[in-house]
Amino acid sequence: MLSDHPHRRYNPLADEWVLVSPHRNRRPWQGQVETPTVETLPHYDPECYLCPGNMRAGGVCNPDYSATYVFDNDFAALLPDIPNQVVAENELLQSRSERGICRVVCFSPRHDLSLAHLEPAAIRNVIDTWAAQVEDLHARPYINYVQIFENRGAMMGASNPHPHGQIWATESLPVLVAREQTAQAAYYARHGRTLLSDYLATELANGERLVYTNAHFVALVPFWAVWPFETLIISRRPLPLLTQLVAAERDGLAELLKRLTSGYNNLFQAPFPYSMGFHQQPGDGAAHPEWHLHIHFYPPLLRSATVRKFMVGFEMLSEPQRDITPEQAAERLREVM
Ligand code: H2U
Ligand code: ZN
Repeated sequence: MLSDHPHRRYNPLADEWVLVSPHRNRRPWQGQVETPTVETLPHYDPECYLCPGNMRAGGVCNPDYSATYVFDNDFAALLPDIPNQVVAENELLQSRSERGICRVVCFSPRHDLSLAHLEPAAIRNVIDTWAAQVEDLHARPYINYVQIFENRGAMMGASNPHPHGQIWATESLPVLVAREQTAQAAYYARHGRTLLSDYLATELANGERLVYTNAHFVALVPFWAVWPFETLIISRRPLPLLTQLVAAERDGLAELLKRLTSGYNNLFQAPFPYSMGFHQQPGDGAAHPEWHLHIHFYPPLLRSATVRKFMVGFEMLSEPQRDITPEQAAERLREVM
């Protein structure tokens, strides 16, 4: 069987391959499960730059917010008001100006909570906040893509445990999104259906990579996953943009996000780090029926709360590689959901 021997799997969404080495992982799972001391956080931290009422770098005070709170990043990587320049000195030295907006989204006034701990209604409120941001940012003529993401945990570079995410809105379509766009457009042109609706149908029929499903969304370990416990959340309805989710779908997504992040925390009995983010159609004013809204969760952990996967060596130089198969990862995740 293919899954017993080294093989490569194709990622049709990113148009790339991943090397899978299941034979390195045939031993039963006996890796020790470490239980690191979980730091208990206060509801409010006077030193936190995201807590209500506190002062941020640059001297602005956060309002006494009671649900979500969005502000322009004080150290924004992108700026809206810069001269429009394209410099192509020659074929090999090309650069262009990039306008954009960076924001920080606080999910809750409570310093000690995370998506896993928030009530579904509060997560629904975060989803509504994200959608309102997409609408606001797409309304600007120079914004063509809105990337919503969350870095969770110090291991992923989060600067603060206060529940928050970021939004970077750009003039250009970023490279990974552009790759997904090309793949989805080509698939839609060939089949008249979105790539992810056909993929979802395959996975629902097969079942072995499913992690959690509800009436509106499905979480699964993709066939081509690179990170050990990577998941992909796909909307059952093939819609291109977060703002198009109706109320019931937003509630469904809130419920799934709570389940998934709680399950992740259960996996190694510790707060589970990850980077997650939405992929959706560009805000270029065109219709994008090929786009199918989805969320990627990329957790770095491999076999315990303290052992992470490193993307180094062959992976840096040639292509990504994994040991534990996506099917094994999905089975373990189903057990802790
Ligand atoms: P991360 O935890 O994902 O790094 O997000 C925190 C962001 O908050 C980070 O991008 C910003 C940083 O620039 N920030 C402010 O905007 N104001 C501050 O006072 C501190 C941090
Ligand atoms: Zn805080």
